[in-house]
Amino acid sequence: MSTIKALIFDVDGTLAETERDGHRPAFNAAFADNGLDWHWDEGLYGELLAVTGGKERIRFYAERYAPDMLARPDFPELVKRLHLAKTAHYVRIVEQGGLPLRPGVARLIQEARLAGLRLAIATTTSPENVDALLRASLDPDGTNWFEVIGAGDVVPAKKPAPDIYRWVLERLGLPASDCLAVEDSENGLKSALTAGVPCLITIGEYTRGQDFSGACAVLEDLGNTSLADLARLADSGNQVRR
Ligand code: XBP
Ligand code: MG
Repeated sequence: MSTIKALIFDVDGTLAETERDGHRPAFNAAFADNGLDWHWDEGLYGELLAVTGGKERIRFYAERYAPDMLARPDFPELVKRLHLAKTAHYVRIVEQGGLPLRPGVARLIQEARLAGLRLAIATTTSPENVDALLRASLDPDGTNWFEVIGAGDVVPAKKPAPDIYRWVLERLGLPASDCLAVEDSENGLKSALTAGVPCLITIGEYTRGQDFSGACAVLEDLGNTSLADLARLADSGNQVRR
């Protein structure tokens, strides 16, 4: 029988496909609000996703494509302003109900609750975004179903650094091997594995073709996966590392 005690979910790409039609248009709307002619199309956005975190992603874009802006003394202030506007746009998009959960996610979360498994979140996105998505797409009380929510700037180094998983583990008070992470990206996988947490991948629309070595399983989605399957996979992930 499995020893798994908690599931730790990533958010973007894992709970829902939030990037292309959620974060991306929110960034573009924030650029327009601030009089910038920047536009991140779907292809460019895929490249920019190499860097996690919205503020970090804006800076990465400026380094590559807008060095004049980067050199301005008020650039750090501009990044903050853009990101605040972006978050407001994202929350509005989510509240309009445009970003449904991926197959199997809501069912598995319900099964985990019934089975007494503890639930947590480890994400680079901002807490407001997590709250909006859980309330709009899972349940009006969905945020409270998660005992620990590690999000955004609570740790200075975002994924692929292991810090966010370590932060969550510390608050859960559990060893990494008692948990299973569910992620969609190579950055997320690295973050979980470096913290010692076995990790299952559900491939996302922007993450197909990434290197998922070390994952205890790589699935298209969670549509055909039971809680017992998850527990077995977590145990096999632990065996691989021992
Ligand atoms: C998610 C992200 C996030 C969002 C933007 O990565 O990279 O940065 O794109 O969120 P992961 P913010 O799924 O690996 O956690 O703008 O709120 O930072
Ligand atoms: Mg993700």
